[in-house]
Amino acid sequence: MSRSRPAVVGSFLRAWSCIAACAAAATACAQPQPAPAPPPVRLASEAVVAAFNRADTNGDGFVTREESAHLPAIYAQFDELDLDHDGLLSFAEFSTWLAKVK
Ligand SMILES: [Ca+2]
Ligand SMILES: [Ca+2]
Repeated sequence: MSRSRPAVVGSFLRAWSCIAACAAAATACAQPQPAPAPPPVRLASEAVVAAFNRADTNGDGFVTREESAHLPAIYAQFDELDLDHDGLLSFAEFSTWLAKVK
């Protein structure tokens, strides 16, 4: 029986190393995946609304070219920002622009 003991020990060690390897593999699988890249930082919607309301000085819901005169960045690009070319910047057009420049 002197030979059976090492065989049992060897078998135990093989089993243990298998368990350890399985545990390591399970741990590796349990590792959290790298977080996906965060979405681009965007202005909070309240900030966009506040900026739009500041630009829309008469509060009619649109920014005219004249209203944008005190906002050089908007005034200079008014025709580009006015996507539907109606001469008015809607909130959607304004927020689209802000999302691009942010
Ligand atoms: Ca207005
Ligand atoms: Ca427009």
